[in-house]
Amino acid sequence: MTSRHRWSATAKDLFFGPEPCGDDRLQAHTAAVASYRAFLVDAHAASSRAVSSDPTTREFLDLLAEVAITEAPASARPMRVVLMGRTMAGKSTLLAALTDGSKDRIGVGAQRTSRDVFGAPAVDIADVEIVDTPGVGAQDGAEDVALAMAEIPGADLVLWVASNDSFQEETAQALREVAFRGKPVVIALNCRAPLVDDLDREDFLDDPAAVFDQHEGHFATIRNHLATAGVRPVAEIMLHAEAARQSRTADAVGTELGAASRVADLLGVLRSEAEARRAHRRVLREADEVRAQALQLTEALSTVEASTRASVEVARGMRQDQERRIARLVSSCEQTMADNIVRIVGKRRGWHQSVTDFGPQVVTAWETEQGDMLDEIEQDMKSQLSQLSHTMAGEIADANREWTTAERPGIKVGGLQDFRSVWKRRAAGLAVGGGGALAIAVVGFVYGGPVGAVVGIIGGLAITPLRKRVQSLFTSKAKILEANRELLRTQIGDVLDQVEAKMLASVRATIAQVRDDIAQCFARNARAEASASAVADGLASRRREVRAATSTLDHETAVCLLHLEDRPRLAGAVRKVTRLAGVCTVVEVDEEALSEAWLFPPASPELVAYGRPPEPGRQGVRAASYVLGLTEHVPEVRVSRSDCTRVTTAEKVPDPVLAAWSANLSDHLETPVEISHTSTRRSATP
Ligand SMILES: Nc1nc2c(ncn2[C@@H]2O[C@H](COP(=O)(O)OP(=O)(O)OP(=O)(O)O)[C@@H](O)[C@H]2O)c(=O)[nH]1
Ligand SMILES: [Mg+2]
Repeated sequence: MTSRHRWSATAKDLFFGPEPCGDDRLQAHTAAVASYRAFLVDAHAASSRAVSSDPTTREFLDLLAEVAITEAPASARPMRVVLMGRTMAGKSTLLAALTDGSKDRIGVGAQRTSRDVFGAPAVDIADVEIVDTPGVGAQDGAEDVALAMAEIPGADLVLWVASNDSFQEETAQALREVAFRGKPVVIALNCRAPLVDDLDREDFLDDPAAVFDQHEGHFATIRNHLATAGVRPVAEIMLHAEAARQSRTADAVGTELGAASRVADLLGVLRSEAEARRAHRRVLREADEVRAQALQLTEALSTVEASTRASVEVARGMRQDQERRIARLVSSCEQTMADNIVRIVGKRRGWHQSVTDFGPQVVTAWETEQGDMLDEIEQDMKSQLSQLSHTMAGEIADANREWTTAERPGIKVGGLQDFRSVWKRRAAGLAVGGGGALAIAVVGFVYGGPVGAVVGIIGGLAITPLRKRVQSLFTSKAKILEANRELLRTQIGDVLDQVEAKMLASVRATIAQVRDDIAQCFARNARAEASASAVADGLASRRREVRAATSTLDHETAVCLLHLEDRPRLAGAVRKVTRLAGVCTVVEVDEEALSEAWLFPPASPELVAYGRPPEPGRQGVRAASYVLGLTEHVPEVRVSRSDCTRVTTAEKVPDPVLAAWSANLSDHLETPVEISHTSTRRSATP
């Protein structure tokens, strides 16, 4: 927003009245950073305790152990200016010029030279460190690019060195990447002219301006690349790096070369950046350093949470599947046992027909028959139950295999947390790799679980008391049976009816007990699932707490930066702040402050967009006011439902930037917000 209006403090005061008295918020900010750090240390320890307390989640403890919430480095380090640019552009020459260093790092010939990072203090500006990096843009220079890019997070300013020869596409990619990291960029166009001998020097000093003529086009190209990431260079400077370096010789030509090299322009920019922004940079650096650790913690928390939930989901699905399968087996076993009892008893219904001698031996004969029958029933029940335990083991193993080898659904991308995880390609891999503990618990369950319960019941089948009862009943009727086969039939029929009823009741009781024991085993597993879910819920709420604490710190950072800009009124109107470090900060303010921020945007080292408070029940509708602050074009709201907000912009912004803005705004407004290009969204909008 900074460049949209050229405002004067007087105009602002005329519109909105004079500023109230401001505070020095630097100390408050340092205190906020310290208490945020202390909060993170506690949150980390509490999360580790919760994760280690549950057998399911314990295996994920390593993920949390990787996170370290450490003490802050000394904040009073010098301002760090990182030289970047294509190979042979003159970075090392400029380093030597600015730091009065040796020419050892400077290349000779057409080869890329610097392959490492090297920093030295600037000699003409206090408290500024100049850092030389390997050139980007060499054909096989991926490693060099990575080394150079790794310096960006610690940079306070990127000094992009370009030379006045052709522009390479590989360099453009690196330039866009630099821009996307959100650091302020100063462009130094090194206008090279030979300066090997006195003749060269004379030529150059004759008409130095000639060297700098006709190179404006280079700035335009670089500017366009930066603009794709919404970044504008802090300054564009032309210089002659080699002349600046040679000016370090303490003679008259040296002084002349120094003046002609225009290095003073660069020093002026660096000096004013150091003066104007040193405090801002320090505030951001302090906040960013601890925020990066918080981000690690949040990522670890969400990975453990996602992995735990995935495990619980598998375990629950598997358990319910097993419960269904086993219930079917038990019912069918019960039916078979009952059928077999009726069949075995039924075989004895005609026994009286075979009796020819109704003497006292009939009692012994029936006793034998009855004993055989009860043995047969007992045998059958035992064999049915052991077959049940066998098939149950098979079903449980099958379900186990099917559920643990099934493909897991991917993790949906929503807010910033997911956005970051996906960016790092970490969470998804771990979520799939996890999920072992509950599955292992279920495998163990086969041996100690429902099958074991059935095996226990087989041993305790209560046949013997029944055997005695039938015998005594029959003996008391012995004399009467002697008299009449018909009476024998009815009496035996009666006995058999009783045996059948008793045995069927016994089957029902046995199966009821089997069901009960199985239910207890499943309940044990359900409790394990619930306990793991509770740990996941705890991690989720801790993540929300970290988020709230981050929001509090971001609030303090935004307020502190506004005070540094002498904007206490706007600082007082700041409500909610959500920051995606290095990309953008979105700030909720009241309506009046929004007008003020819009008409008189405060300077900021980072892209800041101000917006309205959310409308109750329709959070997303306020997205447009923020998008307006992020872009130069007026955005268009295409969809504004409570669950989905889509805003389009004609601004030429690369997709990753739009994705980052969308993610940050989604987090800020706590509803999915999608910012897309006008052209692509217009046709796809429902
Ligand atoms: N004539 C002239 N030559 C220059 C100038 N700046 C750099 N050179 C020469 O260009 C070559 C490369 O310069 P360096 O400073 O090593 O370039 P660099 O950007 O550090 O290159 P890498 O380390 O490979 O990334 C050297 O031979 C320098 O002497 C300049 O302003 N004028
Ligand atoms: Mg170099």
